[in-house]
Amino acid sequence: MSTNSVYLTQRPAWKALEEHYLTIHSSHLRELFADNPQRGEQLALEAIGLYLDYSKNRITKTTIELLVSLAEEAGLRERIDALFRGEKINITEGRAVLHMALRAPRDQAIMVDGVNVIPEVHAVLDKMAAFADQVRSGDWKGYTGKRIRNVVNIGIGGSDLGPVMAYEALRYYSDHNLTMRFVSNIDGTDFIEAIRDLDPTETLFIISSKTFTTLETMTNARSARDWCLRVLGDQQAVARHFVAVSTNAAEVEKFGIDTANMFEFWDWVGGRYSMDAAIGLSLMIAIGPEHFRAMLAGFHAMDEHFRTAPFERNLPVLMGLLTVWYSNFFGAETTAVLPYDQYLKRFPAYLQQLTMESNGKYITLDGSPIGYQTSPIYWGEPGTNGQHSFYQLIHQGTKLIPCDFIGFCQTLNPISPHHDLLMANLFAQSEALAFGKTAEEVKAGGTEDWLVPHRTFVGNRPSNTILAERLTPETLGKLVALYEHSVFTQGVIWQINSFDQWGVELGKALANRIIPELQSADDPQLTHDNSTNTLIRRYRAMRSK
Ligand code: G6Q
Repeated sequence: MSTNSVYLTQRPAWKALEEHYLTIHSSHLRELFADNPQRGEQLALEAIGLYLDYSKNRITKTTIELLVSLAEEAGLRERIDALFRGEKINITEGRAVLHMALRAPRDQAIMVDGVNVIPEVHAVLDKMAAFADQVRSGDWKGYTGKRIRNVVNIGIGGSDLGPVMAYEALRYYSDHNLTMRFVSNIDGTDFIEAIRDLDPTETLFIISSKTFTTLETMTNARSARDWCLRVLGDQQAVARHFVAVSTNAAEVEKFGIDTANMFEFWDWVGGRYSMDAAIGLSLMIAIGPEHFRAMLAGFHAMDEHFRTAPFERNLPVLMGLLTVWYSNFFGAETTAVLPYDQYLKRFPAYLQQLTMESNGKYITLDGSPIGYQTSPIYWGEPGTNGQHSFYQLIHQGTKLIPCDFIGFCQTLNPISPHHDLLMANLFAQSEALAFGKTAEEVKAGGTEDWLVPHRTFVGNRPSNTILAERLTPETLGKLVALYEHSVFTQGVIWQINSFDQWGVELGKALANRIIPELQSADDPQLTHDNSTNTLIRRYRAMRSK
């Protein structure tokens, strides 16, 4: 049996971690800090402009050593090498996983099936840049000769969440004369509200779909085409108001989009890893090619750090291993991501797909059922908003919720005193979570005895703090790649394929069966379970009332 096929819980490092957990579990962060006054400086890591303070975790140096041993036993080094070599590690779809090629410099060579893909990657980036410049300068005209003032990206899942998250994150850098909208949901409300105040003669639609067959995207795309043609009349207008991002040229052409205005990408780019591919076209139009390239450089810097840094000094590896530590030994079921920056308001939503679609799996790479926990649930909201809603549960609830705090030392919008107040809150929250407030401290403040338990904070609640100088396109790239590679690290430890998503297929197939049952004029023969049949009948009866 090779090291890799040893079942996770049989590994020596796993067993050592189980033993070690018993000692750590009873230690309080207050003691760990008291025992080592330098702990905050020592359990911190600075690399490529990101500072990770992981000292407020329930760990010692031994924990990190054992987790690193676990990574070694799991073959993480070989798996990283296989990933970067372009091996078809997405075995259930027979695909390489090479989003790193999307941000590699021009002079690098990355081979897929014997072909260096970097020239193609840069050819598409150059084509995107030329197009983005045309739209931004007003050279790209709509059918009636007016300049484009509105850009609507139509896509869903991986073809939506990345662009919308990054657009919001980098809004400061965007051309404020352009109105950007993102339509994803098949609920007609999404489309109608997005175009309500737009003029079709000044609107460009980007239909972003790897397959160009996705129900939601194609339905929205057709509604967009109808909306445009109602005003513009002529089919020829489609070519001026629609461009496509896809791997499926035949379907793009069928839709009426000139394939000269199709921006391609490749099957070795997974949907949720595609924001650096042409899927980022809307973002590039908003922020300009130069900022987009700076973001790619940030991603690449993290790729190189992940590929080369020793595990104990490797940001994504450490974060991934800490997630394993809490999920598998402490039984933590969720991770909260708490960016103290309003521009990162969609970052938690983006991470939900990245983490949960990648690692929400109950089958190992070799097809066996898994008897341990895999991906935690990721969730979060920007600080300080969350403090006034769900932080109560993080501080005094019955669940252990590891938190990732993210903050920037410089604000992009310096209106005194906002930024110091924002950051004071970030630092205060991780301090309160870790150290809490003892009953004695509460009593000393004059609280009546009966109220003391209510006002006591047990603390010992773990968190990471990630600090960067400023939210720039480059920093955003580093942050996203940090989580991408953390997810990969977790997947390797859990022995799963982080790059497929079979779990989304069944619901899609069943919906396709139900659609004609809702649309048929006559009462359909329903052969679902009794609940589903009853719901369908009720819907059919009530919708026309
Ligand atoms: C991501 C998934 C999924 C995908 C969407 C959109 O990893 O594969 O979220 O991105 O289903 O697919 P299309 O781009 O093909 O429309």
